[in-house]
Amino acid sequence: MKTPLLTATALAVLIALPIAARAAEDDFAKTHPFATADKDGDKKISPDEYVAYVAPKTDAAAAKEKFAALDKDHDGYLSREEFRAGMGTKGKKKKGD
Ligand SMILES: [Ca+2]
Ligand SMILES: [Ca+2]
Repeated sequence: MKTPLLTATALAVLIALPIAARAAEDDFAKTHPFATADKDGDKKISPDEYVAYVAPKTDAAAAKEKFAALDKDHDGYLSREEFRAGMGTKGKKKKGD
């Protein structure tokens, strides 16, 4: 028994793969946590943006504390690197203070 549908699907996958890969890259730029958090698109995360970004999980006071800890160069904003460092520590246990 022939399975033309399967063949067509396989062909479609082969054709779609490079397109999907490219779409995923675009998607990454758009849905990257940094881009998501950076509401005004100035390539840095302000305290307000950070608080808003973590709001569903973290209350404002805790978010501001975290922001201060992440802002290594103390310029009042999180750079992409600073922000990414924060992503890595998400969900870590709190220190006992
Ligand atoms: Ca911003
Ligand atoms: Ca900074």
